[in-house]
Amino acid sequence: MAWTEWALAALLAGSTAAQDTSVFSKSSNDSLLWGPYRPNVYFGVRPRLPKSLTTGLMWARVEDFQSVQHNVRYTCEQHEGMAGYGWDAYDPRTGGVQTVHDKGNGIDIETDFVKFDEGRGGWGARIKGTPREDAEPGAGSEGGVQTMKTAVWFYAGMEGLGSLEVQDAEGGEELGFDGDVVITGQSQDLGDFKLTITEPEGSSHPAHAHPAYKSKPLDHTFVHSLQVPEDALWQAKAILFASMKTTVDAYVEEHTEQKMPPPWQTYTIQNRPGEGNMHLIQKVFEGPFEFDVLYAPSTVAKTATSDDLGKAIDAVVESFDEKYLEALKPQAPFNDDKHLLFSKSLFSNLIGGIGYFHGDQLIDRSYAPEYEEDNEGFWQETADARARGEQKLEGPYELFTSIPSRPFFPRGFLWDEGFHLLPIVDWDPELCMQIVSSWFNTMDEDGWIAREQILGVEARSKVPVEFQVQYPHYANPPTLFMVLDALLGKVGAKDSSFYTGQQIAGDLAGNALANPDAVKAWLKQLYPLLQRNFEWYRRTQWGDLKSYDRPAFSSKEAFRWRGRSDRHILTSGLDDYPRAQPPHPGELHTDLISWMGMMASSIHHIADFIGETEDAGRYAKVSEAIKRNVDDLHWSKIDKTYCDATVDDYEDSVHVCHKGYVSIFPFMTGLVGPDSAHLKDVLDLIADEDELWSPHGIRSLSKQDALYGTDENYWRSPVWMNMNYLVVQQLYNIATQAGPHQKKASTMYAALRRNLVETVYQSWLETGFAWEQYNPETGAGQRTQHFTGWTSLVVKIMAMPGLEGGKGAHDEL
Ligand code: 6A9
Repeated sequence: MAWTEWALAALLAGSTAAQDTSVFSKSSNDSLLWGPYRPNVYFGVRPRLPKSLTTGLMWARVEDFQSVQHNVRYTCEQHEGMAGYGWDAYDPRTGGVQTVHDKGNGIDIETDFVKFDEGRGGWGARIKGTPREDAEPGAGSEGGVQTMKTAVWFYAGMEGLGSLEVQDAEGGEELGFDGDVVITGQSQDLGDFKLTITEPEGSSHPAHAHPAYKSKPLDHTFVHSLQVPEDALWQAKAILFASMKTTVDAYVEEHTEQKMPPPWQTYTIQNRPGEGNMHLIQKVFEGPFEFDVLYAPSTVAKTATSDDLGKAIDAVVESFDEKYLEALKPQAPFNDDKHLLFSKSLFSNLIGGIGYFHGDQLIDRSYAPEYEEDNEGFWQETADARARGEQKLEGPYELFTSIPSRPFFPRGFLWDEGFHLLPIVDWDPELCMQIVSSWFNTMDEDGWIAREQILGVEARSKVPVEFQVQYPHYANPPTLFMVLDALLGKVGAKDSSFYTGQQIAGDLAGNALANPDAVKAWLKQLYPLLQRNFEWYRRTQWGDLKSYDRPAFSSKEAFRWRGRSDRHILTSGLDDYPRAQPPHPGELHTDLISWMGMMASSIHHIADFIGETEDAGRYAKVSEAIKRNVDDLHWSKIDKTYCDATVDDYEDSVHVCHKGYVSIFPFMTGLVGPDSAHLKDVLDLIADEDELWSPHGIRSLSKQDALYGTDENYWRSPVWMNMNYLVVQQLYNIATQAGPHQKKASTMYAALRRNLVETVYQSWLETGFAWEQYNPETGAGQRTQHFTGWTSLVVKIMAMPGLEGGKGAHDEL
């Protein structure tokens, strides 16, 4: 990638608003234009443009009449009998390879995707089917898996204005046609283009000996062109079934049950090629198969062929492998092939999960007085106000982001994203900057960013209605500032507390090195948005130091999450982590003040870096005040840990201590340095096997807490990788600076790092998936399957330096 070119473009862009993508060079935008940006489906390519061309893939084994309707794969689902799926190698600039191990259908589907000429030459996808050795023989595969019948559907749809048309290349016939299918199209953003679905030689098709064939043998490719409402295009599976039903009904009418043609013939869409905003293409195969989809804009001199595609796939994988060793190579004791493979898979799924989302979202801007949350009992009043339901659709918004999980949460989550970007920034800092920009562009005039981005009908279809509404007074941890801090570390502007690879491993090269001028130009544009966001948190999530009998503090830096219920603080991201009972408007939250400390320090350094000296001084003061108040307001001398605070029946300020992630938050966010008087107690708590330490990582709640493992047990014992990453990284910081606890931190670092990697690795080997959280007793992956979001941080943990110690090191403590 041409950084100099990029920097120049950024500088020339001058004072344009941050939302102006011209801050990124044309070549950079070109190389990111297309991608499998529909991570909620197994394979769906679209451009990073609103209302444009959208494509998708579906398939099913078609050997008996009963199971077909249950076996059509399209959207990623958790319980479809997959023996793992996802990207084995993926780079958003060039492409990669994905395999879907579809045990239920007895077939492995490979979907390779590459861009030609850095995106300017269009793209190609190769779809390959390989019957699995463990496939059950079906009615149509007496000859073994080599005769297994599979139907594959690929579709292309045009969402906005524009056209799509199927040429009758080989003379489309009523009973299907052979040869390539060519779709020509045009739209404002894409210009003229051609999409070819090839019919290469070498794949076999079922023989057709059945009398149901009319005058001519049935061909193997069918094209149904239709006009559907643009908001319904994503419902391709329902559209497919509707199209097949017409064929099936006709067969049923003409034949008795005994004389029906076989399922691989009955289950065909209608063959009606022509004009429409959607074209559904079906192919039926016997045994292994392969075909290509080639997209070519009319601007290319020479249209890429299947041959070019094959070569490009090899080249992409090769350069991915090379770059991986530069950017994210696992370090001792994980410097072996098996951990490299594991690391590549997790990282590819994180980065291959990046999506482009566009559409309106439900927001409640009623600003109901109850939402002020100033009365006791506020949580019941706000529940009532929410039930009155004054939400409206707003937008459209667009968002370029990675996601926590393709099958279950295929959309943007604010605080998850900051964690996702930590490995991504090591791979491609500018891609990371594009994503950060995209998030800040969803911010409203007040400085609020919606916590969960459920954009458009397709995204909303996955979310129960009561979870859809976003509230403009609700926050979520400002983790994007952690990423900005990491970027500053990359350009050497400061020692990032959020560990960035080459800070230590000075020999890293390539894209992982960010160009300081480019980063500076970009930050200058983003800066007003960052300030607005920071002030929004301070203004809306303030904690009350005045109304209750609390010592008079000189600074007002105290914070409380808005939007809590009696059981949850979803806005904190730690959902059911135990808090004060009952809820009280006088609460002060340890995790929030810690995040604010991280945010203040980050914006301080940014202001410094871009030459806003006055601001820098002001932010430094806020940052210091927060650090002081973390100790003054939240350290409990009795419990020797950091605690939330609330107000008791006598209006006295009291601590509410539940040892666990919340009580070590100041440490995790870099506010407890090597010289802190509290560091020893924090480390002791983390290292104690009867409290937070487990053989599989740091527990969310102490084993000694009365609520350990109770109720939903979501954040009340399980091991979460995002929090563990922060612990590992702060242990590393302490271990590499002079101080009284350096040795202990070093030992803990080595042991924790090993425990985490081995836990995620073992579970991945056994199940084929990364999981949302891990069981502290057994190490088993739990809750959401294929959680390739922050669990992928284990990639970064492996890439961190291996300090002395390791197995058994914890015993020395
Ligand atoms: C509920 C049900 C298909 C919960 O990873 C995303 C978030 C985290 O930000 C948060 O910290 N997860 C964690 O406690 C998952 C949240 C899913 C909410 C959607 C709707 C969907 O049904």
